[in-house]
Amino acid sequence: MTAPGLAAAGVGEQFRLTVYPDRLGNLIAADFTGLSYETSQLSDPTFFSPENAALAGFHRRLGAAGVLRLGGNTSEFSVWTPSGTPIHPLPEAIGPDTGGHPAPRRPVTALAVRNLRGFLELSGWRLIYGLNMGSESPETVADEAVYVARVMGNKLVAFQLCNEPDLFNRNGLRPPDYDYRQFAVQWQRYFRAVKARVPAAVLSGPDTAGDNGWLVRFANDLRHDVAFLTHHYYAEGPPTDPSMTIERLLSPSRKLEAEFKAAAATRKKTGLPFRMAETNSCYGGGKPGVSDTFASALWGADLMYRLARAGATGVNFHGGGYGWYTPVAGTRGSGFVARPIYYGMLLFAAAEAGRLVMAEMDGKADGSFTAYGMKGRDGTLKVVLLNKSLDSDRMLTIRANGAKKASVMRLMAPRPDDTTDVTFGGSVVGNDGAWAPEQTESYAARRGELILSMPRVSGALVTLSG
Ligand code: BDP
Repeated sequence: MTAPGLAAAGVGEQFRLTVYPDRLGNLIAADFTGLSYETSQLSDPTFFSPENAALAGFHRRLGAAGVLRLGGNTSEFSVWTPSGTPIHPLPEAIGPDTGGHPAPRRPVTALAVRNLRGFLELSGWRLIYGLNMGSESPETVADEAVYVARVMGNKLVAFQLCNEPDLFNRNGLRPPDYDYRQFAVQWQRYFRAVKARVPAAVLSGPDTAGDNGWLVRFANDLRHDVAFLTHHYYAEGPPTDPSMTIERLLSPSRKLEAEFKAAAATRKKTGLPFRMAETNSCYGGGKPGVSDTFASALWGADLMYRLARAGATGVNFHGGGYGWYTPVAGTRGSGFVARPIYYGMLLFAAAEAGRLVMAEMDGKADGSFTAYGMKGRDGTLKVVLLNKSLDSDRMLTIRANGAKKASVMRLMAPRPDDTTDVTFGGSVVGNDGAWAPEQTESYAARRGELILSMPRVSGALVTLSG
């Protein structure tokens, strides 16, 4: 069968992929997938609430287990106001903060925390909750932690005490000379305040923006105080820079390699797990024409598997509101829609990977054609293929331990910069997160080899059978 987008079999650069089902790689945790929202979204207590079943459906579709992380710049401007009443009128759904300035101070009420618990019951996910070390006292932060821990119970994965403290000296939260040393002392003060009131509290950190040096030092100094390490990664930015393009997003990133190196070094030294607690394509709220396009779906799926391969225990894609890079866009009033990047996460969810296995690509792909081998949670052998080239269609010969058949679901859109017409398995995601594949291609092996076409800028989930 010829895949969509290719005129005839045999067109395109040739590649070979060998899958080794017995060469086991990292486990992929059941709650690997995550989303991240601004804490100030809690200022509307109806947003993360049992009334918002549609949004919970979008979350659940990405995994029966998952991690919702509340943080972002606005976590440092959210004010614990337990008995406060919601602000009027309620804010529209809150998008990613664009940074570089103090955010409006917004209340977090006890009602919002209770509703959040109800929302998590619906989605089935658990929570990383960001506290406000930036502009609240240790005592207030501890008060909030007491209430959140009591309401969340086992829904709480961990607290984080702050968001991107390595940028505190730039957004008015600390003086310009604020450095790691001062931060570490303050972090411990907040840590002790929380632990004094919630002895069983689990902490994560440092949730740094970009300074790997802080991550490594934090891991060395405070490893006994956290259950896992967190860091952030934005592939591009700022959005005003004309060199921040789709092409660049889909190219190999040296910055990401540096992140992996730092994470591997800290893990080796401390044995602590590492989670990429906030990520997306372009900081500063994202870039139209890049962050909201189909290219971001391929980028996102690729990042998830690369993080898994690098040993991360999970990843949280930041978003909310109508932010350019948000995976789910919308409001309760107007309804929700899956943005292109959501489809990359959907591919990851549909693969239901339990463990990576070795898959070796030969050819001159230069990182523009990636392949990830995995065993599904039910033991099925699968491969995820991502042809990130903007101009090269590819033909791939797969050899996988005598696999005789393959079924293939495609991740596609008419153009790399398409913002609305993405499909996976021939289907779109409904306005409550429902999705079921309508198109699956079947292939039979010849002499132990499966031949598959991969059009430029497309992805595929290949399920192999004997
Ligand atoms: C991160 C912040 C988040 C922002 C994001 C961005 O934690 O609040 O929304 O950058 O700039 O640094 O898009």
